[in-house]
Parts: sequence; C-alpha cells; structure tokens
Amino acid sequence: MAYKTIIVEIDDHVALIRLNRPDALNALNSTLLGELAQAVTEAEGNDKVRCLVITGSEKAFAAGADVKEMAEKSFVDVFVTDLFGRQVNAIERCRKPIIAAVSGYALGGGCELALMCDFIIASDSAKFGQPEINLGVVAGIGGTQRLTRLVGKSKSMEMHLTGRFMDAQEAERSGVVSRVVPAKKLVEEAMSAANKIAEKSQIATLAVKEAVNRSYETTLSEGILHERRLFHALFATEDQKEGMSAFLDKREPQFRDK
Ligand code: DAK
Repeated sequence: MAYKTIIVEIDDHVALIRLNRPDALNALNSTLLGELAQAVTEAEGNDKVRCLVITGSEKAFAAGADVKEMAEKSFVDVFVTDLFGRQVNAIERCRKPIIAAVSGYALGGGCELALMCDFIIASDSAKFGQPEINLGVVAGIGGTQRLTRLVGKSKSMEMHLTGRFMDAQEAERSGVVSRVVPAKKLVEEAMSAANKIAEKSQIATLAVKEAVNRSYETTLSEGILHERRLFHALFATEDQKEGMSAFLDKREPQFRDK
C-alpha cells in the first residue's frame, strides 16, 4: 500500500514504520495518523510480522499534533468526530510489540505516541515534552496519564505546566526510555531489539505485553494473579516444552508459535 506521510518496510519479521512529513517535523495530522493506524492494523494482521518499530527522522520523531490542522476547529468538531480517537485506539490495541525509536523532538502528541508504544529507545538528541500548555490546551492522547506513571507527579506536573523539554539523559534517568544510543545507530539498535523479540515464541511475547500492561490497569494482587495464570497457561504450549528442552539440551530453541 502506498502511503503519503509514512514509509513502511517489512524487513523479515519486523515492520519498520517511518513517519515522513519532514517539512512539518512529522506533525501528526489526520492523514498521517490515519495511515499510521492502517499500517499498524495491517502489520498486526500480517502473520509474517512479529514486532513493529515506529520512528521519525533524526530531527524529529514528531513535533506534536498538527497545529495548523487543529487551530480553527471548534469543540463540536473535535468532540463529535472524536478527533484522533479511532486512529489512536488502533495503535493502543495492537497486541504485537511496538518499539518507538525516537530521535530529536517528541513533543505533545509525538511524545504521547512514543509513550503509547511498548518501550522507547532514544537517540542522544531526543527531546521529550508536553508543551500543549503553550497553546492553551492540555495533552489529549494520554500524556498526563502515561508520563505521570513513568516519571511521577512532580516531574510530570512540571513538564505539563511549564512545557519544559526533557533531554535523552533525563528521559533515561526518569524511566521514560529503556536506553539511549547514538543518533546514527538508532534505527539499527531498534531493529536489532525487534529482531530479537521476533525470535521468541509469539505466544509468550503476547503474554508478556498483556501482563505488563495489566500493571497499569489493576491492583498489585490482581496483576500478580493475572501474570501467574498466564504463566500456568503457557504450559499448554509446545513452545514451553521446546524452550525448556532446548535449554536442557544446550541448544537454541526453535519456537513454532504452537
Ligand atoms: N504542527 C504543525 N506544524 C509544525 C508543528 C506542529 N506541531 N511543529 C513544527 N511545525 C512546522 C513549523 O510550523 C515549520 O513549518 P514552516 O513554518 O516551515 O511551514 C516547520 O515545522 C519547522 O518548524 P520550526 O521552523 O518551528 O523548527 P525549529 O527547529 O525552529 O523548532 C520546534 C522546532 C519543535 C521547537 C518547534 O517547531 C515547535 O515548538 N513546534 C510545536 C511543538 C508543539 O507545540 N507541539 C504540541 C502540539 S499540540 C488529541 C490528540 C493529540 C493532541 C491533543 C488532543 N485528542 C485525540 C483529543 C496533541 C496536541 C499537540 O500535540
């Protein structure tokens, strides 16, 4: 499928999605978010794809929702059409792992898009921020919730209330990103992590994603019970037998997603 604002490459078992509106620092307009949602949905439905990577350019992952597109909209426009709701749901509901590879600006909706992914690998030039306050609005696709859970109330409040950006080192210290790599190696590192995930049993990767995400939705005891039941359930799979036999035989496992 030919897209206008993103570039999709299927590299072996990984779908690499590049946001591609360079003139607008990859600002998220309805075309881009629609195409991104479609690409994620297609990757999820493609049996060959086992992991996704979303990235931008070296200068910008995405500098936020497109202010030019939003500026003249009314409350009725955004409420009745549920601005970006459908597209964001498609990304949030993807069951396959998604890695955000972030270089340069990840601001507003761009920061929120990265936070929506399962983990973030950042380049040393990455800058995260929720500057919506400067436009007279608040974050709208999860920033006040996801950033707060990651960095705590104080830092999240400061970022949302002042619009201050966080650099890559602070983002790593604060738990926003899993690690920081040189900008030139960003996509290579993200692809390498994605390829590693693609080698695992897909049943187990889906279970990991479900279990970790549960920790955001429920109490500790319910989350632990959910994790335990998933652990028990995986003993019904051939991949558990294969993984444990391979360990005992001192060989690499050959998972078959069964
Ligand atoms: N929207 C539209 N265009 C943008 C843009 C944006 N967010 N960010 C940058 N651009 C455009 C600039 O207008 C400029 O275009 P031309 O003037 O050349 O035509 C081009 O990209 C290059 O930008 P600059 O010339 O400004 O580049 P600099 O290097 O000088 O500055 C910057 C880079 C990232 C610091 C600066 O561009 C900037 O501050 N950008 C805006 C950042 C921002 O405020 N982002 C938050 C946007 S609000 C919701 C869903 C989502 C959201 C809300 C609700 N619902 C589902 C309810 C999200 C809201 C937001 O993200």
